[in-house]
Amino acid sequence: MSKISPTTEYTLNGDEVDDLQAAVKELRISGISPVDPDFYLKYGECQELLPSGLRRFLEDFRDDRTSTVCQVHGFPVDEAVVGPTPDHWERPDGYESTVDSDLYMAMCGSALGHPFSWATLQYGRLVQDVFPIRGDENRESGHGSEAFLMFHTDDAFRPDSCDYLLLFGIRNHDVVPTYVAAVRDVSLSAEDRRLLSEKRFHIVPDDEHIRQLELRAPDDPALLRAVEMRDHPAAVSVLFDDPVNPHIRLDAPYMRCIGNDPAAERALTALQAELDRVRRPLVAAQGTLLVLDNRSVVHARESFTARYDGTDRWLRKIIISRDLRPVGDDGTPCARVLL
Ligand SMILES: O=C(O)CCC(=O)C(=O)O
Repeated sequence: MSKISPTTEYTLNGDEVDDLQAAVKELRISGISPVDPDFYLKYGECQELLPSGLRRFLEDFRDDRTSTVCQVHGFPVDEAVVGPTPDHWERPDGYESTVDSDLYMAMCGSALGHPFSWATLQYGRLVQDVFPIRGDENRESGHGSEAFLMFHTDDAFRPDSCDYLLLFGIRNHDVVPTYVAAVRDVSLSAEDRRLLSEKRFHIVPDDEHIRQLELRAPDDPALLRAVEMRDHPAAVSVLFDDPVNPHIRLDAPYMRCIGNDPAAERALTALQAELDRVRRPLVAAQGTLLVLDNRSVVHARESFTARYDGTDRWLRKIIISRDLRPVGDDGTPCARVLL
């Protein structure tokens, strides 16, 4: 039986929490929120404010090509400040209530690369909400609840999908787990590996990338691009890069084999069974940051029943690219909201 990749963990001590709170206070003075791309123009190097031990832990995670997942525990969340879990990501009261943990996430994310967002999701905000939304219970998205959110890598339909995603627990009283499964842990036949490494698959945008703008800005160029990717998806492989230790792209509910390809179907089913076998639960508990390598692990979320009484599970999310390109040769800062 193969070994399951470990999760590395870091727990903040009292001095580190004090240092982080001082850093947050300093960054807050500007009045620019890390949900706003302008924050990164001014504070693109905000990781320098992290306590040295935490910064080193995150950089070691980034530099170790065998890493898959890590957790950082102990950033305080004040229930009275964050208030009840909102009803919707549009949040008419703004983002002030979560600014402290958003700044913490921006600092941690910047130690790994460049935070960015998609123009199609939550108005392109750089830190986004994950919580159940009434009416979305059976959707395959971060706003569903009754539906098991199946294994996926984030934005698998995009060639420029993120390298890391960070999930921070504002509250998770019901201890709803996120499951992770590392591609390096699966055991597959050579034939299945070969089939999965060939461009025999289509992955289309998940519904959220289309319906949010369809409802709010039907002429937005980002929507037109997502629709084009839905209607004319590129052929992709599921496994890619190094043939021995491949990376993975997968989005179970939004992918299919091209044409009638029973061999590829069988290989995909075998992969999914293996991912189920090696999966492990992680809990984004209040104050815990989960960091997932989006090329090495797939993730899923357990189903649960939402109450819509302000106490439901609430995570904040940020995605990171290791190498967003500057816009111009003159070093103009890179665009943070991608079409
Ligand atoms: O809620 C979770 O634990 C996972 C959320 C998720 O899969 C996502 O935002 O891509």
